[in-house]
Amino acid sequence: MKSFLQNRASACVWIGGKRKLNKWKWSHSGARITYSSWYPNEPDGRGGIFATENCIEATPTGSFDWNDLSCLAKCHSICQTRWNGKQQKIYDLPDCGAHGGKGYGQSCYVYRSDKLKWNEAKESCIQLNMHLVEISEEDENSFVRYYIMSLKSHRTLGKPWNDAHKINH
Ligand SMILES: [Ca+2]
Repeated sequence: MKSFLQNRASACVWIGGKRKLNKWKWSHSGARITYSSWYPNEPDGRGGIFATENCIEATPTGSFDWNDLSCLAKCHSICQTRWNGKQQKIYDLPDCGAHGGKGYGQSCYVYRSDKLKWNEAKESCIQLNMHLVEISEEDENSFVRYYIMSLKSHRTLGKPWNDAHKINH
């Protein structure tokens, strides 16, 4: 279990969800989080060396389950913006926009390999005229997971990637 958590910490990816006044909200739209994909027993609001956990990270194991983590932890991130491509398939990964982004639905997503605090990651997306990703349904969650798993830069972090073959193309 310890090694799992260590792996998880090394590969964490910030998404745009944050707890405010004990409610989970998307930071860009301000909307309450309706769809969610929490890891079992999460959000637990505590853990690690930090006292509180108010930001959501997702780690591409299993079903890209979410965990609340201290906003001061340093993670990779996914930025998102609107896109006109209307890609419907999760596994095609068409290029979209600049910054090496990949398209799905009506959004373009860009993986940021820098490990930043949640607020820094949020600002980093804004500098690209994007925002931290806001995941609204299971298919979108699956797309983001698949996109991250497709990146060699993320795979080399020492995480076990042996579940990759289970994805049906
Ligand atoms: Ca947690």
